[in-house]
Amino acid sequence: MRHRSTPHTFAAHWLGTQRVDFAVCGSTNDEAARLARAGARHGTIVVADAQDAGRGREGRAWASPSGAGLYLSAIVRPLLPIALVPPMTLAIGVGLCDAARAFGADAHLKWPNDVLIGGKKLAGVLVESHTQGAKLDAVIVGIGMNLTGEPPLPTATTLERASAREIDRDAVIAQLCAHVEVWIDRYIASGVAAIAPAWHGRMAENLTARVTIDGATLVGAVAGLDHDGALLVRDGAGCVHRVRSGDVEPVTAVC
Ligand code: BT5
Repeated sequence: MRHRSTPHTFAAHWLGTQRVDFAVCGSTNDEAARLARAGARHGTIVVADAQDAGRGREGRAWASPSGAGLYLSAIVRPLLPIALVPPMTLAIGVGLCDAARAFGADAHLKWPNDVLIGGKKLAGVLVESHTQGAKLDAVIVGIGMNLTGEPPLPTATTLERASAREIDRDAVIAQLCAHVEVWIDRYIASGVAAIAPAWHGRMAENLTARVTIDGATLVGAVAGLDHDGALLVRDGAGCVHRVRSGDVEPVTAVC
């Protein structure tokens, strides 16, 4: 484990002001949770060169080859009810998309938490809540982004490919902290209504979603995001459905 202080040129105000580095760990989310329990400050980030148990949502794996990607988890301590944590993913996605765009990548968002370039996955977000009793203690914001080398999966791409320039991981971290911080602050201050238009404006086009509502499944076109962060899906008859987290199976790009 290596600790380091942040350079003065850093544009973020609180995100990344404390940083803990690992050459390799299981999951940076687990290391960040451990540090949060030990009292680490709001804005502390944990970065690993490689993860050997990197994970996505619902037990899925996150490919984390050594030196090829960004594997980062942030400790955020917002004054929010626990129920308002999941939509924070949308705010983080907007910041992540803008950070990728700062490197010239034509990045877009796929609900709820993917950054795509040309239909391929550049980055994903894994938000986990930690509580003390009934109270929210910390939110661990895990971000994985492919940076260089061969994409780890045929469905993945890298920032280097998308931006056609050499990528320095610390420069990505600086951009990412600056952009993500802005959108987390906006979300905490004003809620999802302050994020939804920005998210909608960055949404990837031509996506379909398989949705289960009250036991019935429909496949429809992604029509946008409602003011409260729910996904809007239009079925074959033109009827628009509001979809909450957990109701949507993989939202896939139409080729
Ligand atoms: C995510 O999950 O997209 C959230 C990924 C979060 C990873 C970060 S890395 C730092 C921190 N520490 C962790 O342990 N996790 C976080 P989900 O939406 O469930 O997507 C997972 C799916 O993305 C997999 O089932 C694969 O299909 C695909 N996938 C796996 N690795 C990938 C990669 N490196 N690039 C693109 N796609 C990937």
